[in-house]
Amino acid sequence: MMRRPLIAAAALLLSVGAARAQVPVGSIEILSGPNAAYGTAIRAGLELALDDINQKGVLGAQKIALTVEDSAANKDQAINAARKLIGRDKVVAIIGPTLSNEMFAVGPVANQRHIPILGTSTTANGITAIGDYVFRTSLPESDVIPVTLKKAQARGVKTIALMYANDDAFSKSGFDTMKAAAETAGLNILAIESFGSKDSDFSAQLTKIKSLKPDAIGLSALVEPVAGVLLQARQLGFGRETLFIGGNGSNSPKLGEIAGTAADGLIVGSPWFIGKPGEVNQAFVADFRKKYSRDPDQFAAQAYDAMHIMAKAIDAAGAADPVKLRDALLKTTNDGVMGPFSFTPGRDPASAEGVVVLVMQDGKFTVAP
Ligand code: 1QQ
Repeated sequence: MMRRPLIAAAALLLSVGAARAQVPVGSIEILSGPNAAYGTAIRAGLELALDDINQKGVLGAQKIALTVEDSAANKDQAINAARKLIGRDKVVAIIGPTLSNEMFAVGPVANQRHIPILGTSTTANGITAIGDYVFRTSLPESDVIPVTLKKAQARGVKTIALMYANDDAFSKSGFDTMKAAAETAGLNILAIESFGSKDSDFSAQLTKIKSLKPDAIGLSALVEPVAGVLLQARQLGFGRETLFIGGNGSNSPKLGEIAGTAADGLIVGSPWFIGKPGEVNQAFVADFRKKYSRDPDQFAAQAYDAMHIMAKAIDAAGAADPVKLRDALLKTTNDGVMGPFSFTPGRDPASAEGVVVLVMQDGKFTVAP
Protein backbone atom coordinates (compact mmCIF):
# COMPACT_ATOMS: atom_id res chain seq x y z
CA MET A 1 0.00 0.00 0.00
CA MET A 2 2.76 2.41 0.96
CA ARG A 3 4.86 1.33 -1.96
CA ARG A 4 3.67 3.76 -4.56
CA PRO A 5 4.08 6.91 -2.44
CA LEU A 6 7.46 5.68 -1.28
CA ILE A 7 8.67 5.19 -4.82
CA ALA A 8 7.30 8.59 -5.74
CA ALA A 9 9.06 10.14 -2.76
CA ALA A 10 12.29 8.39 -3.64
CA ALA A 11 12.00 9.53 -7.26
CA LEU A 12 11.37 13.06 -6.10
CA LEU A 13 14.40 12.97 -3.82
CA LEU A 14 16.49 11.62 -6.66
CA SER A 15 15.38 14.34 -9.01
CA VAL A 16 16.02 17.00 -6.39
CA GLY A 17 19.45 15.47 -5.87
CA ALA A 18 20.06 15.50 -9.61
CA ALA A 19 18.91 19.09 -9.86
CA ARG A 20 21.29 20.02 -7.06
CA ALA A 21 24.19 18.25 -8.70
CA GLN A 22 24.72 21.15 -11.03
CA VAL A 23 27.37 23.78 -10.98
CA PRO A 24 25.81 27.16 -11.75
CA VAL A 25 27.92 29.38 -14.03
CA GLY A 26 26.74 32.73 -15.34
CA SER A 27 27.56 34.63 -18.47
CA ILE A 28 26.82 38.23 -19.42
CA GLU A 29 26.92 38.91 -23.13
CA ILE A 30 25.48 41.31 -25.70
CA LEU A 31 22.58 39.38 -27.19
CA SER A 32 20.56 42.31 -28.52
CA GLY A 33 21.18 45.67 -30.15
CA PRO A 34 23.90 46.81 -32.55
CA ASN A 35 26.70 44.78 -30.95
CA ALA A 36 24.78 41.52 -30.64
CA ALA A 37 26.99 39.81 -33.22
CA TYR A 38 29.79 39.67 -30.68
CA GLY A 39 27.70 38.26 -27.84
CA THR A 40 25.77 35.72 -29.86
CA ALA A 41 29.04 34.37 -31.25
CA ILE A 42 30.39 34.08 -27.71
CA ARG A 43 27.25 32.32 -26.48
CA ALA A 44 27.46 29.87 -29.37
CA GLY A 45 31.08 29.06 -28.48
CA LEU A 46 30.27 28.60 -24.78
CA GLU A 47 27.32 26.32 -25.48
CA LEU A 48 29.25 24.21 -27.97
CA ALA A 49 31.96 23.62 -25.38
CA LEU A 50 29.31 22.81 -22.81
CA ASP A 51 27.98 19.95 -24.95
CA ASP A 52 31.36 18.22 -24.55
CA ILE A 53 31.89 19.21 -20.95
CA ASN A 54 28.51 18.07 -19.71
CA GLN A 55 28.79 14.76 -21.49
CA LYS A 56 31.80 13.97 -19.33
CA GLY A 57 30.65 15.94 -16.29
CA VAL A 58 32.59 18.05 -13.79
CA LEU A 59 33.27 17.22 -10.12
CA GLY A 60 32.36 13.63 -10.83
CA ALA A 61 29.07 13.53 -12.70
CA GLN A 62 27.79 17.06 -12.11
CA LYS A 63 26.77 19.26 -14.99
CA ILE A 64 27.48 22.92 -15.51
CA ALA A 65 24.23 24.89 -15.66
CA LEU A 66 25.01 27.96 -17.75
CA THR A 67 22.76 31.01 -17.52
CA VAL A 68 23.47 33.63 -20.17
CA GLU A 69 22.12 37.11 -19.44
CA ASP A 70 21.79 39.84 -22.08
CA SER A 71 23.55 43.12 -21.31
CA ALA A 72 22.55 44.83 -24.58
CA ALA A 73 25.95 46.54 -24.26
CA ASN A 74 24.48 48.65 -21.47
CA LYS A 75 26.56 49.03 -18.31
CA ASP A 76 23.60 49.22 -15.92
CA GLN A 77 21.95 46.21 -17.49
CA ALA A 78 25.26 44.35 -17.20
CA ILE A 79 25.54 45.23 -13.50
CA ASN A 80 21.96 44.08 -12.90
CA ALA A 81 22.73 40.85 -14.71
CA ALA A 82 25.74 40.27 -12.45
CA ARG A 83 23.67 40.89 -9.33
CA LYS A 84 20.99 38.49 -10.56
CA LEU A 85 23.51 35.79 -11.42
CA ILE A 86 25.29 36.11 -8.09
CA GLY A 87 22.23 36.62 -5.88
CA ARG A 88 19.54 34.51 -7.55
CA ASP A 89 21.50 31.83 -9.37
CA LYS A 90 24.40 31.61 -6.89
CA VAL A 91 26.86 31.22 -9.74
CA VAL A 92 30.39 30.13 -8.90
CA ALA A 93 31.81 32.25 -11.73
CA ILE A 94 30.83 34.64 -14.49
CA ILE A 95 32.08 34.47 -18.08
CA GLY A 96 32.06 37.81 -19.90
CA PRO A 97 30.96 40.52 -20.17
CA THR A 98 31.50 41.14 -23.89
CA LEU A 99 32.96 44.65 -23.83
CA SER A 100 35.78 46.16 -21.81
CA ASN A 101 33.41 49.08 -21.29
CA GLU A 102 31.05 46.70 -19.47
CA MET A 103 33.85 44.90 -17.59
CA PHE A 104 34.94 48.16 -16.00
CA ALA A 105 31.39 48.37 -14.55
CA VAL A 106 30.76 44.68 -13.75
CA GLY A 107 34.25 43.54 -12.79
CA PRO A 108 34.25 45.48 -9.50
CA VAL A 109 30.85 43.98 -8.54
CA ALA A 110 32.05 40.39 -9.05
CA ASN A 111 35.41 41.15 -7.50
CA GLN A 112 33.88 42.61 -4.37
CA ARG A 113 31.73 39.51 -3.91
CA HIS A 114 34.65 37.18 -4.58
CA ILE A 115 33.13 35.66 -7.70
CA PRO A 116 35.70 34.93 -10.42
CA ILE A 117 34.85 36.76 -13.65
CA LEU A 118 36.48 35.72 -16.91
CA GLY A 119 36.51 37.99 -19.96
CA THR A 120 36.84 36.18 -23.26
CA SER A 121 36.80 39.27 -25.49
CA THR A 122 37.92 42.17 -23.30
CA THR A 123 41.11 43.65 -24.73
CA ALA A 124 41.53 47.12 -23.16
CA ASN A 125 44.41 48.01 -20.86
CA GLY A 126 43.67 47.70 -17.17
CA ILE A 127 41.01 44.94 -17.23
CA THR A 128 42.69 42.52 -14.84
CA ALA A 129 43.89 45.40 -12.65
CA ILE A 130 40.24 45.70 -11.54
CA GLY A 131 40.95 43.04 -8.94
CA ASP A 132 42.15 39.58 -8.00
CA TYR A 133 38.94 37.89 -9.19
CA VAL A 134 39.10 39.39 -12.70
CA PHE A 135 40.62 37.16 -15.40
CA ARG A 136 40.74 37.24 -19.16
CA THR A 137 41.59 34.74 -21.87
CA SER A 138 41.52 37.39 -24.62
CA LEU A 139 44.80 38.88 -25.76
CA PRO A 140 44.98 42.57 -24.90
CA GLU A 141 45.29 44.98 -27.83
CA SER A 142 48.74 45.86 -26.52
CA ASP A 143 49.86 42.35 -27.57
CA VAL A 144 48.15 42.38 -30.96
CA ILE A 145 48.39 45.92 -32.40
CA PRO A 146 52.22 46.02 -32.59
CA VAL A 147 52.12 42.84 -34.73
CA THR A 148 49.54 44.39 -37.04
CA LEU A 149 51.54 47.59 -37.42
CA LYS A 150 54.67 45.58 -38.22
CA LYS A 151 52.78 43.98 -41.10
CA ALA A 152 51.68 47.43 -42.28
CA GLN A 153 55.27 48.63 -42.20
CA ALA A 154 56.39 45.59 -44.17
CA ARG A 155 53.89 46.72 -46.78
CA GLY A 156 55.61 50.10 -46.99
CA VAL A 157 53.43 52.15 -44.63
CA LYS A 158 55.36 55.15 -43.30
CA THR A 159 52.60 57.61 -42.43
CA ILE A 160 49.37 56.95 -40.57
CA ALA A 161 46.21 58.72 -39.40
CA LEU A 162 44.37 57.40 -36.34
CA MET A 163 40.61 57.43 -35.81
CA TYR A 164 38.83 56.18 -32.72
CA ALA A 165 35.52 56.20 -30.85
CA ASN A 166 35.89 58.33 -27.73
CA ASP A 167 32.92 56.90 -25.81
CA ASP A 168 33.95 53.27 -25.40
CA ALA A 169 36.71 51.93 -23.15
CA PHE A 170 38.05 49.39 -25.65
CA SER A 171 38.05 51.91 -28.52
CA LYS A 172 39.90 54.54 -26.49
CA SER A 173 42.41 52.10 -25.03
CA GLY A 174 42.98 50.53 -28.45
CA PHE A 175 43.72 53.99 -29.79
CA ASP A 176 46.22 54.67 -26.99
CA THR A 177 47.88 51.38 -27.92
CA MET A 178 47.89 52.18 -31.65
CA LYS A 179 49.42 55.57 -31.01
CA ALA A 180 52.15 54.20 -28.76
CA ALA A 181 52.87 51.31 -31.14
CA ALA A 182 53.02 53.67 -34.14
CA GLU A 183 55.48 55.88 -32.29
CA THR A 184 57.61 52.90 -31.28
CA ALA A 185 57.58 51.65 -34.86
CA GLY A 186 58.72 55.08 -36.09
CA LEU A 187 55.58 55.75 -38.13
CA ASN A 188 54.71 59.37 -38.75
CA ILE A 189 51.27 60.12 -37.24
CA LEU A 190 49.68 62.74 -39.50
CA ALA A 191 46.32 63.15 -37.77
CA ILE A 192 44.25 61.95 -34.83
CA GLU A 193 40.47 62.15 -35.14
CA SER A 194 37.72 60.91 -32.84
CA PHE A 195 33.99 60.29 -33.13
CA GLY A 196 31.10 58.79 -31.14
CA SER A 197 30.23 55.09 -31.48
CA LYS A 198 26.70 55.97 -32.62
CA ASP A 199 27.81 58.57 -35.20
CA SER A 200 26.89 58.02 -38.81
CA ASP A 201 28.71 60.96 -40.37
CA PHE A 202 32.50 60.83 -40.39
CA SER A 203 32.99 63.09 -43.40
CA ALA A 204 34.64 65.98 -41.55
CA GLN A 205 37.33 63.69 -40.09
CA LEU A 206 37.81 61.73 -43.32
CA THR A 207 38.01 64.83 -45.51
CA LYS A 208 40.72 66.26 -43.31
CA ILE A 209 42.63 62.99 -43.33
CA LYS A 210 42.30 62.63 -47.10
CA SER A 211 44.05 65.94 -47.67
CA LEU A 212 47.03 64.64 -45.68
CA LYS A 213 47.34 61.48 -47.82
CA PRO A 214 48.45 59.01 -45.11
CA ASP A 215 49.63 55.57 -46.22
CA ALA A 216 47.34 54.01 -43.62
CA ILE A 217 44.40 54.75 -41.32
CA GLY A 218 44.23 52.98 -37.96
CA LEU A 219 40.66 52.47 -36.73
CA SER A 220 39.93 51.73 -33.08
CA ALA A 221 36.19 51.26 -32.67
CA LEU A 222 33.47 48.61 -32.49
CA VAL A 223 32.27 47.00 -35.68
CA GLU A 224 29.33 49.28 -36.56
CA PRO A 225 31.28 52.55 -36.53
CA VAL A 226 34.25 50.87 -38.26
CA ALA A 227 31.89 49.76 -41.04
CA GLY A 228 30.41 53.25 -41.18
CA VAL A 229 33.82 54.86 -41.55
CA LEU A 230 34.82 52.44 -44.31
CA LEU A 231 31.61 52.96 -46.28
CA GLN A 232 31.97 56.71 -46.13
CA ALA A 233 35.70 56.61 -46.88
CA ARG A 234 34.99 54.76 -50.15
CA GLN A 235 32.36 57.37 -51.03
CA LEU A 236 34.93 60.08 -50.44
CA GLY A 237 37.34 58.38 -52.81
CA PHE A 238 39.70 56.45 -50.53
CA GLY A 239 41.01 53.56 -52.62
CA ARG A 240 43.48 50.75 -52.22
CA GLU A 241 46.38 53.21 -51.87
CA THR A 242 45.25 53.69 -48.26
CA LEU A 243 45.66 50.70 -45.96
CA PHE A 244 42.90 50.46 -43.36
CA ILE A 245 44.03 48.85 -40.10
CA GLY A 246 41.49 47.59 -37.60
CA GLY A 247 41.64 46.50 -33.96
CA ASN A 248 39.70 43.80 -32.14
CA GLY A 249 36.38 45.50 -32.91
CA SER A 250 36.94 44.63 -36.58
CA ASN A 251 37.40 40.91 -35.91
CA SER A 252 33.75 40.10 -36.59
CA PRO A 253 32.25 38.84 -39.87
CA LYS A 254 29.66 41.53 -39.21
CA LEU A 255 32.18 43.93 -40.72
CA GLY A 256 31.80 42.41 -44.18
CA GLU A 257 28.05 42.05 -43.70
CA ILE A 258 27.63 45.77 -43.10
CA ALA A 259 30.41 47.29 -45.17
CA GLY A 260 30.50 44.78 -48.04
CA THR A 261 33.39 45.42 -50.43
CA ALA A 262 34.16 48.72 -48.66
CA ALA A 263 35.90 46.57 -46.03
CA ASP A 264 38.06 44.76 -48.58
CA GLY A 265 41.75 45.13 -47.84
CA LEU A 266 41.40 46.02 -44.15
CA ILE A 267 43.97 44.23 -42.05
CA VAL A 268 43.51 43.20 -38.41
CA GLY A 269 45.48 41.11 -35.94
CA SER A 270 43.86 38.15 -34.23
CA PRO A 271 44.90 35.23 -32.04
CA TRP A 272 42.78 32.94 -34.24
CA PHE A 273 41.62 32.30 -37.77
CA ILE A 274 39.34 29.66 -39.16
CA GLY A 275 42.10 27.84 -41.00
CA LYS A 276 44.39 27.71 -37.98
CA PRO A 277 46.19 24.38 -38.28
CA GLY A 278 45.86 21.73 -35.62
CA GLU A 279 43.38 19.03 -34.81
CA VAL A 280 41.68 20.87 -31.95
CA ASN A 281 40.78 23.83 -34.14
CA GLN A 282 39.69 21.69 -37.07
CA ALA A 283 37.40 19.66 -34.80
CA PHE A 284 36.04 22.87 -33.27
CA VAL A 285 35.25 24.35 -36.69
CA ALA A 286 33.58 21.13 -37.86
CA ASP A 287 31.52 20.79 -34.65
CA PHE A 288 30.50 24.44 -34.77
CA ARG A 289 29.34 24.15 -38.38
CA LYS A 290 27.41 21.01 -37.54
CA LYS A 291 25.61 22.59 -34.57
CA TYR A 292 24.94 26.03 -36.00
CA SER A 293 25.15 25.68 -39.82
CA ARG A 294 27.54 28.61 -40.05
CA ASP A 295 31.22 29.37 -39.56
CA PRO A 296 32.59 30.27 -36.14
CA ASP A 297 34.38 33.59 -35.67
CA GLN A 298 37.18 34.64 -33.33
CA PHE A 299 34.75 35.47 -30.53
CA ALA A 300 33.17 32.01 -30.64
CA ALA A 301 36.60 30.37 -30.67
CA GLN A 302 37.77 32.37 -27.65
CA ALA A 303 34.59 31.55 -25.75
CA TYR A 304 34.89 27.85 -26.56
CA ASP A 305 38.34 27.72 -25.00
CA ALA A 306 37.25 29.83 -22.01
CA MET A 307 34.40 27.44 -21.19
CA HIS A 308 36.84 24.53 -21.23
CA ILE A 309 39.26 26.46 -19.04
CA MET A 310 36.45 27.19 -16.60
CA ALA A 311 35.35 23.53 -16.49
CA LYS A 312 38.91 22.37 -15.89
CA ALA A 313 39.30 24.87 -13.07
CA ILE A 314 36.02 23.75 -11.46
CA ASP A 315 37.33 20.18 -11.48
CA ALA A 316 40.68 21.26 -10.09
CA ALA A 317 38.98 23.31 -7.36
CA GLY A 318 37.35 20.07 -6.19
CA ALA A 319 34.16 21.88 -5.17
CA ALA A 320 31.68 24.41 -6.51
CA ASP A 321 33.36 27.11 -4.48
CA PRO A 322 34.20 30.53 -5.98
CA VAL A 323 37.23 31.19 -3.78
CA LYS A 324 38.78 27.78 -4.50
CA LEU A 325 37.85 28.26 -8.14
CA ARG A 326 39.79 31.52 -8.34
CA ASP A 327 42.93 29.81 -7.10
CA ALA A 328 42.38 26.87 -9.44
CA LEU A 329 41.85 29.16 -12.45
CA LEU A 330 45.24 30.76 -11.89
CA LYS A 331 46.90 27.37 -12.31
CA THR A 332 44.74 26.06 -15.14
CA THR A 333 46.35 25.30 -18.47
CA ASN A 334 44.58 24.35 -21.68
CA ASP A 335 45.55 23.07 -25.08
CA GLY A 336 42.67 24.57 -26.98
CA VAL A 337 41.60 26.12 -30.23
CA MET A 338 43.85 29.14 -29.53
CA GLY A 339 46.83 26.90 -28.83
CA PRO A 340 48.54 26.32 -25.49
CA PHE A 341 47.09 28.57 -22.79
CA SER A 342 47.97 29.58 -19.25
CA PHE A 343 47.46 32.69 -17.11
CA THR A 344 50.11 35.11 -15.91
CA PRO A 345 50.09 35.75 -12.14
CA GLY A 346 48.23 38.94 -13.12
CA ARG A 347 45.44 36.80 -14.70
CA ASP A 348 46.14 37.74 -18.33
CA PRO A 349 47.02 35.28 -21.11
CA ALA A 350 50.64 34.24 -20.68
CA SER A 351 51.51 33.93 -24.36
CA ALA A 352 50.87 36.22 -27.31
CA GLU A 353 52.60 33.93 -29.76
CA GLY A 354 49.66 32.92 -31.90
CA VAL A 355 48.84 36.37 -33.33
CA VAL A 356 48.18 36.36 -37.07
CA VAL A 357 47.38 39.33 -39.28
CA LEU A 358 44.24 38.80 -41.35
CA VAL A 359 42.88 40.64 -44.34
CA MET A 360 39.21 41.09 -45.17
CA GLN A 361 38.28 40.13 -48.71
CA ASP A 362 34.75 39.51 -50.01
CA GLY A 363 33.36 39.37 -46.49
CA LYS A 364 35.88 36.79 -45.28
CA PHE A 365 39.09 36.94 -43.30
CA THR A 366 42.16 35.21 -44.69
CA VAL A 367 45.77 35.36 -43.58
CA ALA A 368 47.28 38.59 -44.89
CA PRO A 369 50.12 38.07 -47.36
C1 1QQ B 1 36.62 45.05 -25.91
C2 1QQ B 1 36.75 44.47 -27.24
C3 1QQ B 1 35.55 44.37 -28.09
C4 1QQ B 1 35.89 44.52 -29.55
C5 1QQ B 1 34.89 43.05 -27.83
C6 1QQ B 1 33.66 42.79 -28.62
O1 1QQ B 1 37.83 44.03 -27.60
O2 1QQ B 1 35.58 45.64 -25.57
O3 1QQ B 1 37.59 44.94 -25.14
